Order: sequence, then C-alpha cells, then structure tokens
Amino acid sequence: MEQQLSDSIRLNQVGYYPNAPKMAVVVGEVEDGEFYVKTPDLQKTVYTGQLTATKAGEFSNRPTRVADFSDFKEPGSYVLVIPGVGHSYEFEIDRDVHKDVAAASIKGFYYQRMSTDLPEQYAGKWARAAGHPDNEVLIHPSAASTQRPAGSVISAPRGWYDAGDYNKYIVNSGISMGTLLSAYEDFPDFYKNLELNIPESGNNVPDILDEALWNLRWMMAMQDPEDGGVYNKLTTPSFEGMIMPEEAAKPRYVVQKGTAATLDFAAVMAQASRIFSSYENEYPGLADSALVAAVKAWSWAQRNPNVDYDQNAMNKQFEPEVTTGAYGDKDYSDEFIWAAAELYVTTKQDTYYNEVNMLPDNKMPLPSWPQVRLLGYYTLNRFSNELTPAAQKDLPEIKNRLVSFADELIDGADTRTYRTVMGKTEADYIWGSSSVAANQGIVLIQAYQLTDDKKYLNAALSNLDYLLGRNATGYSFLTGFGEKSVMKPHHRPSVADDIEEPVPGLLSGGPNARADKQDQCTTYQSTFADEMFTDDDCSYASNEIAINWNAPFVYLAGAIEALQDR
Ligand code: 9MR
Repeated sequence: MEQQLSDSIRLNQVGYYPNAPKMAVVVGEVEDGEFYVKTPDLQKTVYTGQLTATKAGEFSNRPTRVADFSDFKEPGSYVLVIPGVGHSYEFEIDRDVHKDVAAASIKGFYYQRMSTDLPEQYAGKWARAAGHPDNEVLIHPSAASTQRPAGSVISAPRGWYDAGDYNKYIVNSGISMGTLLSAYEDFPDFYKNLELNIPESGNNVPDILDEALWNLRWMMAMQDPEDGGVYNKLTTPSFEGMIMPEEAAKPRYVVQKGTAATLDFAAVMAQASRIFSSYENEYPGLADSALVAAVKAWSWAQRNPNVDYDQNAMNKQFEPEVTTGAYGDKDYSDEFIWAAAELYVTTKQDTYYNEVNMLPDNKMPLPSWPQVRLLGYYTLNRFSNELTPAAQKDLPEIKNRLVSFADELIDGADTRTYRTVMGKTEADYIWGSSSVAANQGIVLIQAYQLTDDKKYLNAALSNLDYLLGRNATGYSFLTGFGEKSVMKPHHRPSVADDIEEPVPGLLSGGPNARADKQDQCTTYQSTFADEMFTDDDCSYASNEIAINWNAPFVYLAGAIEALQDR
C-alpha cells in the first residue's frame, strides 16, 4: 500500500518553507496513527508524526485526518506516507519554495500577449505566431462620436487576452493591473530581482513592470482622446472557436464608454504614472502621458457618473449584436474610491480625496472585478507616511477595519477541514473562486504588514497551500506546477496547440458551486460546493483561466516569498 501513490493525500504539491507551517489532509476513512515523511524512493524515514482527527469536509461530510509536520525543517524532496493509504505526490522543503510559481504566474501574462509572436526563446514549446494585431478596430455604433463615427477605424494593439477567450475588457484589466502594480509597489526589491525571460528582460526595468506595460499601452488606446471617456471593451461580436490566435480573425470592435471602465482606467493610469516616473530614461514621457490620461478619465467620470454597460440594452439598439463577456458593473462608488485614492496619492492634491466619500459605510468587500474599494485602501496604507491631513484622518479607521476583516477571515481556519482560510462558507465557491482564495491572501498580507503578527502571514500561506493542492479537489490550480495540476483549462491556445501540457503559469478558476448549471459541462464528478470542479476544457465556469485570477495569485506568491523568514 505504501508503495502506491494516493490522490487522497492533499497537500501543497509544490512545497513548504523550513520555518513555516506544513500540513496535509487525508480524505477518507483512515485510522488514527502514525504518518511518515520519507525520501521519494521511500527508503528513508525522516520524520514520524501522529495523524489527528479533524472535522469531516464542511461541504461533502467526507471524513478526514490532518498530518502536521511543521516541526520537520530539513530542506529536500520528500513524500508523505500514510499507512493503509499510500504515499503523496513529491514535494520540496526549501527556503524559496514558491519563487518559481511567483515568477511563472507573471510569465503567464506574457503568454497572454496579443499582437506579437511568442518566439521559442521566451515561450519554449508554447511558441506561437502573433494573433489579433488590433490595428484596425471598428467603432461599434454604440461608441460612435462626432470624430469617430460608427464604422470608423482606430488602432488599439497589444494587451493581454482576458482569459480563455480572445477579447480585452477594460474593467477586468483594471483590477488585474492594479493588483500587479501593487505587488510591485509593496515588494519592489523582490521584483527587481525576479527575471522572467521576456523580450524586455535586462532593460533595467523590473520584468513585472515591463509585462504590465504591454497591457497599459493597449489601455491607453481605449480612451477617446476627444472627451476622455474609455470604451468598455475591444471584442469580436461573439466568442471565437477553440482555435489559435493567428486563426481568429473575426472583425474587432470597441463598444460604448462606461463609468466603471473609465474610473478603473483612471486608477490604473494614476498608479502607473507614479511607478513609471522612476523609469523616465527607459520610457520617456510615459509617466506624464499616463497622468494626463488619468485626469481626463476622471473628469469624464465626474461628468458621466452613472453610465452602465448594459449589454442587453445595447443589443436592442445597435448592431452587430455583441455576446462576449459583459463585466457589467452598476455600482460605481467603489470605482470612485479607488480612482480617487490613486489620483490623490500620485498628485498629492486633496481635491481628489475630498470629492469622494471614501468611507461610505463600514463594509470591507473582498476585491473582485466589480468591487475595487480595497485597492484604494491598500494604496492609502502603502503611502501612509506621505499623506496630507485630508486622508491622514481616515487612516486609523481604515487600518482597524482591514485588520478586523483579516480576523474575520481567519476565524475558524485552524479547525477548518483543509486548515485554510478559504472555504469558510459556500459563498467562497463562486465563478473564479481561486481569486477569492488569492484575494483573501492579500487582505491577510496587508494585516501582517500593519501588525507584524505572524499569524496573518501563516494564514495567507494556508490559501497558497489551498491553491497548490491542499483542497477538496486535489488539484493544483496553477498550470505546470504540481504532479496533479490542471491539464485541460478552458483556454483557447492550450486547447488548440496540440501540446499536451497547457500553457504554464495560468490559474484555473477553481470550484464553483453553480458551475454545472452555468456551463453544462457533463464531466463533474461531484456537486459539493468545494468539489464542483472538472479539469475539462468544456468547463468555462470552473476551469477557465483569467487575468484577474492570475494577478492576485502573483501578489500572494510574491508577497509570501518576499516576507518569508529564511
Ligand atoms: O469572472 C467573470 C464572472 O465573475 C462572471 O460570473 C462570469 C459570467 O458573466 O464571467 C466571468 O468573466 C468571463 C468574461 O465574461 C469573459 N472572459 C472570460 C471570463 C472568465 O470566465
């Protein structure tokens, strides 16, 4: 039995830090008793521990046991052995055990680049020809203006594919960019030393910023220079088939402007402006242009504070019909907070801060594409030493709330079945639940930085463990990492490229309690909330990849690497 690999042993398949908690969970009827950490050839036992009973799975009621081997600190490669069950996947104990996943998850964005070949030198066996030049993009009738009538043509190349589909959406780019740029601003030393092997590597600008710039340049082209408003998306009328980028050649449109898109754009441009102002030699004028764009967008949003992107309504009025992702947010109070915070911190002008109700209520909503309030709070905290009294007065309140929110997230995690912060309630298992785990991790990292209390860092790590395999599905959700990682994500290039392994460094959406109803894929093995996942490309509701899920993974993995005791 010991000789057999068992999928019932759920652990972070990448590995553990010598000085941090290390746990695995065994699913199924198991006797209490000893477990072992052994060398991968099973010849040598390096640690013996006792399994402890834990709660049955919260959603499945399956019996489980926990193996805690935190006391074992010797770097190396190992497996866990549970008598009567078998051995686990091989994992590492290492001082920088998540460095490769931190890098690969940023490199994942490189693989999503549009309008450029990905040569073998950077893309390895996933090399592919350019797709979507986007230099002849049509103005959709919904976006027509005097200077840009319907059917006229603009150029808006570059950017990243949003997800498994081939479109680019400003709202979703907004939170993704904000999260990546914040990872850099919070841990600049870590990112200055993280090489990704992308075309810009070696140019004196940290690779994470060069990668973000690929998308920033596209975003800039999404602003109507006449009035400062920003188009919601650049898209084909309907989704393309499961084909390679170069074969996907349907006409491309920009659709109507909207308040959410314009404010997210303003926030990203303001943040990018202050970051790239340190790279004036490499990118002359970029910081200035970004700030001008941010200010113009902000004033458009002030004049147009309530413009929905209601795709159904748009389709009743205009042709061609557009059926791709809507990202149709209707509440802009959080986008105003985020944009105001970024503009205020970058310009130091109180007017931005004072024009918005920065603390409209005492809620702390977890970030997601329609909810970006906390991105603003994170930024205010990050620059707490440089704020004027206008914002200074709110900081204690914001800090308290962030820490209380972290406490709420942690509550119960140490007895939860998988010993993760993720999974407190079924509400965690939504479309893109992996981003819930990762964004919870970011809140916990913020709390750690505010308090210096290790429990928050360890709690954040528990969600990285979740994403890399200590979960009810047994999958590592990051492609290319872990012996049992996602192989068939809903990702057009990965499906169409005839290469067995999916494009690496992409984060699968993860279990989604309603996935079977949403995508009607027929291969789900279980309908429990935390198990409603299928590693099948038909499942866009549980197994797609998306930039707004990868970005918080980047942040979490990078933060944990940067903050680890060595
Ligand atoms: O992430 C989005 C999720 O919150 C929504 O419930 C879902 C359905 O509207 O759409 C998701 O976003 C998709 C987008 O609309 C199009 N590109 C792929 C995205 C990830 O599935």
